[in-house]
Amino acid sequence: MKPLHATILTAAVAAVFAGSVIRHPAAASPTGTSLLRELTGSNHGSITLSEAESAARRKFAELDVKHDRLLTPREVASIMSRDAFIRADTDRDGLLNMREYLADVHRRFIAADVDHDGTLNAEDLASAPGSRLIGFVDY
Ligand SMILES: [Ca+2]
Ligand SMILES: [Ca+2]
Repeated sequence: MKPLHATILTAAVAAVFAGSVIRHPAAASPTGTSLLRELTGSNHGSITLSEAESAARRKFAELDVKHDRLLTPREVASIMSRDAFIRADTDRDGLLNMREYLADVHRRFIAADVDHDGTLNAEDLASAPGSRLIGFVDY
């Protein structure tokens, strides 16, 4: 059975995203715009996978409050659902190591790169798959 808090989180994320689609059908979400500005110095550039991975490493360190180089479900509760955690935990030890975290980020990056040019621009980051990457690299 799915834990109640995960169901509530998923519903909340869906509600937030639905709201952003209604208000900003074509523009980058505020978070995607701030991410681009942070990583490229402008709102009009794009980020590469290696830039996303560097930002993901920083996010991992920020999330790892116990500094044991492993993320617990609790440590990542702000960015991922329990189901997403289970999918990312490929060795099924109940924790995310850096390799698993970066593999998940890589998968999210590829999914968000709708035009397959190897980079994510504001439009890619504003897409539904893009919104599923931002929390993993923003900081
Ligand atoms: Ca693991
Ligand atoms: Ca792209």
